[in-house]
Amino acid sequence: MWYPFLKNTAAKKLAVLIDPDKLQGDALVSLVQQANTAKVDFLLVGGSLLLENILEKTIATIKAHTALPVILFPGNNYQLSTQADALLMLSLLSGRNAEYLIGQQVVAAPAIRAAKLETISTGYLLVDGGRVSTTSYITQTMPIPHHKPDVAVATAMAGEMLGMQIIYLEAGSGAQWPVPEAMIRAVRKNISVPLIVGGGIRSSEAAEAVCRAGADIVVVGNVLEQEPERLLEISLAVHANYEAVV
Ligand code: 1GP
Repeated sequence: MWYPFLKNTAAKKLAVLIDPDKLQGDALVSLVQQANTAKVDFLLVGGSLLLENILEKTIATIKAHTALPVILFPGNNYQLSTQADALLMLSLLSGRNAEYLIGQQVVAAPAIRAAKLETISTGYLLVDGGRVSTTSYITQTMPIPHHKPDVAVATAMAGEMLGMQIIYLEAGSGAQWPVPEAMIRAVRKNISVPLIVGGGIRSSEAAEAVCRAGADIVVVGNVLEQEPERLLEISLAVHANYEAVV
């Protein structure tokens, strides 16, 4: 059961997102080894769009080099693997496209059950990160405007009331700017489930800022594809024991 591990918010957690299209071979192995050294808490695997059918191979490679939990972060109902430890059962609450609110989930549910994958019900909120994200394009949904924390709060509240176990504030991979601190702070104040924040976090300063604003779990991906050596400083920033300014 991985959910209790995520639910324990006494200490901040860092997740590294691995997009199988972008990280393969030696670069993948090297990042996984750095994740071990940097004491990352878990790995997320997935992407809005996978051009190559290498999810299984990617997870097998990861598993061969780490004991860290591997949690699927699927962009669609094809991204399933029995090798994973759990799956974020995402529902794109910020959008009004029924396909990504419930459609893909219905199609995937029997396969998820057959795979005996633990599901972690996740209210997924896409926030404007300064450029059109792949998620926004693929799902044909509009992100929550950057300067509208109240919309994010109401959406996150609705997700919690619907029984979602986690809320994920997402600026989109490679976002120009991360989810604003004011929005994170406002959402944190109004929900009691764990809060994941990701998208556009490229430095230890940015990671610290989202933690101080109230994120329980920080996700980094893109920056590590170009500068994997940043992982250690980002991990130190997330795991530093400081008071959140709420
Ligand atoms: C994207 O939140 C993740 O789904 C991570 O974003 O790749 O920009 O770090 P980055």
